[in-house]
Amino acid sequence: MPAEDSLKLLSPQKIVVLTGAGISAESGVKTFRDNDGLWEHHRIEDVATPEAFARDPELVQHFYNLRRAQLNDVAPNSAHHALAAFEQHFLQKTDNEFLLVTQNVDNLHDRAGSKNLLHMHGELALSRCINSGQIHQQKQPITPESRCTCCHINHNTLRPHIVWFGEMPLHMDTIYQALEQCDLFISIGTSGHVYPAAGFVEIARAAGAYTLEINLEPSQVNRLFHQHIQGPAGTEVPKILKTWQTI
Ligand code: BV8
Repeated sequence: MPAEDSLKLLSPQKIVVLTGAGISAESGVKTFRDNDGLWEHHRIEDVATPEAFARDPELVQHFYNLRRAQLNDVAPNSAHHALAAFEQHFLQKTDNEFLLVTQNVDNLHDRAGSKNLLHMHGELALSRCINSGQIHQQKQPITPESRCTCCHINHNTLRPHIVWFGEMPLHMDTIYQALEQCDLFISIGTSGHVYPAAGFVEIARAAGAYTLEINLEPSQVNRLFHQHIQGPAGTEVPKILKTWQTI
């Protein structure tokens, strides 16, 4: 039975969507683990841990400054837009609930208009004051001379508002609560390497949700999904979301 047909039998009311770097690939944003990916030139330990930042803040700031600057050259693709449009349509029914959780630190879901959106790994467009913990909009590169607008006391006070390996992801209580109550969980464009995100499918499945993976290739946790659609997010996401767009 084709994917759309079996999904037509569902009438979801509480949907959680998880996205990873794959949904931004067609916008020109490098993924992490594909062959020309971001980690190709860097070891995680050297650019995406608190220890790396303490050891070589310039290298880490440079890694994120480059990626922040790239935001100006990329735009949401059809998958981002389809999710934002679907959310708006789906929430017209008052008892429906929709949460989009992204591992991505780019701002493409935000720019496509997604509203119920949580960045569990932080955002390139934000920085955080190491002294006060306050979060700031950050469009310019962070340099040792960058000053926060909260303390003004010295330099080297700003870090990227990014969750590094070994740090607690953001909004976890809200995410776990939504996973434990959802009836449909859709994972899009993630390799299933990184936890706790890669474990979300198990929580949703245990809660009785139908679980669907949309990815270019089977992820590390593919066997935990009821259904897998293999293909580019830009094509497959708009197609599958039409399944439940009755009007
Ligand atoms: C934490 C910010 C304590 C940085 C990132 C078990 C339980 C808990 C923790 C762990 C555990 N085991 C190991 C850990 C520790 C660690 C971890 O997971 N390590 C891995 C390497 C094994 N986890 C942590 O440290 C996390 N913190 O655990 O705190 C805790 C414990 C319990 C409960 C709560 C907290 C913090 C992890 C966050 C790290 N920060 N990002 C930055 O961006 O620079 S993670 C980083 O990887 C990115 O955010 C990225 O999104 C994420 C996952 O990668 P993907 O998005 O999946 O990208 P990837 O390239 O791998 O895959 C892309 C996929 O897309 C591919 O499959 C490809 O085929 C597909 N694709 C490509 N093109 C397309 C496509 N699909 C569709 N269409 C296309 N066109």
